[in-house]
This record gives sequence, structure tokens and C-alpha cells, in this order.
Amino acid sequence: MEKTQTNDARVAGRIDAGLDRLAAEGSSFSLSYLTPAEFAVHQARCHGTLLGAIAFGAQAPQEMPAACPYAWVDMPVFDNATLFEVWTSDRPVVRENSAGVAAARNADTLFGCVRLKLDCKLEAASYLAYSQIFDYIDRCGYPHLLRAWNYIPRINALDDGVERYVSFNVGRHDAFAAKGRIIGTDTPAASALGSRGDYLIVYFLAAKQAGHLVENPRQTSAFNYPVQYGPRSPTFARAMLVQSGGEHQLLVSGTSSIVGHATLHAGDAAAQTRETVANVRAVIANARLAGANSSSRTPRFMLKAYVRHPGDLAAIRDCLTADFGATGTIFYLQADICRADLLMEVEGVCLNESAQSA
Ligand code: 3EB
Repeated sequence: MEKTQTNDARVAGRIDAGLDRLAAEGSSFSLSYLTPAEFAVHQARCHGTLLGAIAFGAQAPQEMPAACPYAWVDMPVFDNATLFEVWTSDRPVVRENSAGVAAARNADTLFGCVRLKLDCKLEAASYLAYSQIFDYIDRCGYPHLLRAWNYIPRINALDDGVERYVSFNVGRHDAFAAKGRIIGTDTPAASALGSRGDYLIVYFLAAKQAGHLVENPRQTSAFNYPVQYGPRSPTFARAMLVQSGGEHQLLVSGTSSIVGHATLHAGDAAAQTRETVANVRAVIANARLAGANSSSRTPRFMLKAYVRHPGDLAAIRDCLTADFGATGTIFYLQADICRADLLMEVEGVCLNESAQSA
């Protein structure tokens, strides 16, 4: 056992040296949303380059990725039993499980996942999850958190009179501060949704190089929300612009029907969806101003749409298809949104924000 570990460490060391050499060239990563059948094919083809796979569905899937960071989020998917969100590198990755984090990395980007049984207060769990994440990415030298996904059981329920999403925000914010992150500068793109079950799941992308934080002029920055939404603000940016290979990817945070800091169109899923589309478009427009070269190509979208009530699916789908249908892929999941008056939320990646070629 001891010998094997030593050999593994030596092999990992050699691979790391190779990765460092390649870092100058930059490497890239890509996102796929896959059905179980597509995932089986993808996994067979990309086994050594999978950064991570997250399964969404109301039941734990049969298909498990070999060795890569993996979690099942207990969340129903419309149209399929399971949706796989898969992050793939363009070259072989190094994988490691360490101090609560399952991770895989290429020369410049690291994917990781933390899964915590909620047998403590949510505030303590979110503090622990983010402390583990920051400790790990700091130690590995990928200190810039680009994107985080948070799946939180009973997100709108009250614990001791406090909404659980608010408690989650306290633990997360305190961990950012404790690990030396400057709120508003070192702030990743993010999503925070309600899941079923009993586990807090946080998965993330981190990198050696900082991304470019993008806000939305139509919305108050979440890290500046007034205190009515909780004693500690949510620590996320509206989007993160990153370079991947020769291309820009815009990692768009969970986006919903909020203008300024207020929820609009309470009770009207179609109107909330139209407002959400306006917000996504505004973030993309702002990303162009912030550095993504305006491209003659139409941006392509890969989106996850979260729908609170199944009865609103048709109205939400009609609206999103009308706007993004021709240029993107949209998967629909059933989830509670972090504010009780929000009926839907959209997140994803906007591609072909083409980079200025050097
Ligand atoms: C909002 O705009 C809606 O707490 O990480 C969206 C994206 C939302 C991320 C988070 C919350 C988060 O405030 C909710």
C-alpha cells in the first residue's frame, strides 16, 4: 500500500511537471449536458480527460463515471430520468481526493466537488464547504474561484426562524472573508438552488489565472444587496468571463426576475421568464464591453433552466425557446429557487464570445 502511494505520487509529480510545461500554451475545458446514453459514449471516449460529472435526477443513476469527481444532485429533471453535466479537459487530467474535496485538474483549470451530510447547521456546513474549497485550491495553486454551484436541501424552509438560504449565505460569506477573499473582486459566478435529500453539494471551477468578473447594469450586485435579504450578502458575480483555449466562455450565474434588488412579476412565470431573458442579454452585452470581443458569430448557449412548479414548465419553455431556441440547448429541472417569490431561474454558458486573437 505504502509503495503504491509513493509510486502514485511520483507519477502525479511527473504529470504535474508536464502540465506546467503546457501551461504557457493554455489548455481548455468544455461543458456538455448529456443524456445517460450520450454520457456512456462520452465517458468511453474521454475517460482520461473528464474533469467532473454531476448527475441530476430524482433517482441516483446507474451510470457512474469512472474515477472522476462525481456527485448526484437529488433534483427531478423534466423530459429525462437523468441529466449529466460534464466538464471535459482537452488533455489528460490529474485527479485527487483530499481534505473533503474531490478534484481533477489540467494545466490551468481545476474542477472540484464537495458533498457534506447535513447533520449540522447549514451555516456551519456552508462555512466548512467553502473553507475546504479555498484551502484546497490555495494549496494546489489554482486560487481563483471562477464558478460555484450550490445545491441546498430545503432552501426556502426556516431553521430557528431564519430562511436556510440566508444561513447558507452567512457561512459562505464568512468563509470567503476568513480565507482572505475580497468580496466584489474575488467573487465567482454562482448558482444556489434547492435540492432534495440531505446533502449540501458544492461543485466548482477554479483556475491559476483570474477570470473577468461581469456584473449586470440592470441589477444591484448581489454582494451589495441591502440587509433585508440577510445579514451577509451572497458572494457571487453575475457572470465570469474566462479564456479557454482560443475562445472566450461566459459562465453565466443563476439569473432570474430581479431588477435592482427586487423580485419582479411575483406569481407570473411567463413575465418572470421574459425579465430573466432581458437580464441574461444584459449580462452578455456587458461582457462584450468588459472584454469579450464582439463577434460576428451568434453566441451559442448551453442552459439549465430551473422551474419551481411543474405547472409553469410550458409557459417558461415557450418563452425560453422563443428567445434562445435556435442558438442553444436548454435542459429543464424542477427546483426551488433561493427566493420564495421566484418561479424560475436560468444559468449556463455562452460560447463564441470569441477572443481577440493575439
Ligand atoms: C439572485 O439573483 C437570484 O447565492 O449563489 C442567483 C445566483 C441567485 C447565485 C447564490 C443566488 C446565487 O439573487 C439568486
